[in-house]
Amino acid sequence: MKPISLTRYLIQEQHAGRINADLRLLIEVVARACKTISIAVGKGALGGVLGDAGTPGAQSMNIQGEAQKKLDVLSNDILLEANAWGGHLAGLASEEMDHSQPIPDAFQRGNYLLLFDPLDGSSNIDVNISVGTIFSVLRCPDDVTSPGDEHFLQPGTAQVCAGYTTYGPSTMLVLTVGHGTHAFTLDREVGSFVMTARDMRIPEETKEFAINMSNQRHWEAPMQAYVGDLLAGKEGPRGKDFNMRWVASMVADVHRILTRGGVFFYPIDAKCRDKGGKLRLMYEANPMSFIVEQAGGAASTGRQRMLDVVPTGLHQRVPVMLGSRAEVEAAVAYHARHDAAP
Ligand code: FDP
Repeated sequence: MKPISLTRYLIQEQHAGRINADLRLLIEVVARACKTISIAVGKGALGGVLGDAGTPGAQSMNIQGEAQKKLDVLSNDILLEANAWGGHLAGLASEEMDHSQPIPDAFQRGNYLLLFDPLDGSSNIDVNISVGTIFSVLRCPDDVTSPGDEHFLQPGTAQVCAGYTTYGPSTMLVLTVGHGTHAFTLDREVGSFVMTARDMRIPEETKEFAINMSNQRHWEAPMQAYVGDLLAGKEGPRGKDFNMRWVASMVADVHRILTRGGVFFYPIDAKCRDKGGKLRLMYEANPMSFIVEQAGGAASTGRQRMLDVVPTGLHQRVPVMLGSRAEVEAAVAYHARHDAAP
């Protein structure tokens, strides 16, 4: 059968009553913005877009206190501009902005809230390694016309759509509207996303894990014990050898897991304990957890299902464990045993 385009897939979902016209339009607009980002990322040094934002000696910083890259700022601007005037959104929030923004009065307002990490994996931008965009869509509460930060603080279970784009050897969009996880590859000549994987399934078991091992000495005891047992391989209690991969772009690591299985960890450690973790709940953990669960995987903080976390802040950080179900459950069990010990 001829592969279908993203547009056709979305129309089919609308006709099946799984999304409405506004959500379809919203996803189309985000996908179009991601194509523009893909072009900028693809040009690399030729586009003059590599390197840090700001001026030498006056480095531009985001709300998280992290140095911004030119492409972080550009991608954020592309997504903001594309989504402001479509009429399907009530407000937007970005990892790169201090606060959410209601849609300006000059434009029509819709019923959805969009959150995004415009360019995830910033440290890989300048070295030509895959980076990506992550997004999440929530409903704006019924009685709210001009949403503030507090209206975005909904648990991951409230998401109506989540997706990411990975800008790698090919540009891919992976999407869920709560009925499976599907992948689309950008046909650069035609300029449209074409479905290349329907109903992605993450294998339940795996022998591959992703973690930044350089933080090992800072982890909590249950994480030390769990990874210690993975490293012990065939001779250890797990009775099998594990392989390790760490791209350090969450989108690329999650994409590998969706494609061939594996587990991804960014646990809490002594360095990020005060902040609650390294990765952001609203822009990274929740959308990726929705996508992973819809592909049969699991996602947890180590102590709670990720999608059940009730957010307390727009830029809240959390420990993240997601991927092949059996392996996430194994890691969670180490935490449960540790916490239950007298
Ligand atoms: P980055 O800081 O480069 O934007 O979102 C944060 C993130 O990348 C993830 O994409 C990635 O998985 C992780 O941080 C990398 O962390 P380390 O620098 O500790 O490897």
